[in-house]
Amino acid sequence: SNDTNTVKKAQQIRSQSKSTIFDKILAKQAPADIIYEDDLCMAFNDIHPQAPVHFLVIPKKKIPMLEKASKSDSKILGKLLLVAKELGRSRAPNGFRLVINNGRHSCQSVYYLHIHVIGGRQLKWPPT
Ligand code: IU
Repeated sequence: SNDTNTVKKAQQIRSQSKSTIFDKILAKQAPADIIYEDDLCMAFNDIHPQAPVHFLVIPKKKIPMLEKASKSDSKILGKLLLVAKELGRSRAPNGFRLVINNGRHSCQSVYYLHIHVIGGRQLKWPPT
């Protein structure tokens, strides 16, 4: 119905404008160990590393989660992968893993799209 659409739209706008810790890190209003930054993205070390190498790559354009990305985000999504692999290759030359958590079942905790890059030790598979 029209009402349902209006409510959905309002929720969408609210969730997209909700400030997360990563908005604050981008704005340099929260501390982070930033390891890379350019016009489109930023990378910083995870505060609770799960391996010797564990950093996050985020777009400067806010996307709350992967499922909210659209065709117009293709360029930034490609860019995130390229930055993740460049930093991953130099910091974890024996291999690394990329993870994107999307939604509750994946344990996404920060609703600002980010790629985890994890390495520096032998990882297990499956990740469970
Ligand atoms: P998740 O995919 O949303 O679960 O990952 C969020 C990550 O952000 C998680 O690994 C946290 O340790 C990490 N993090 C951070 O690096 N800096 C912070 O200030 C906060 C969380 I809060």
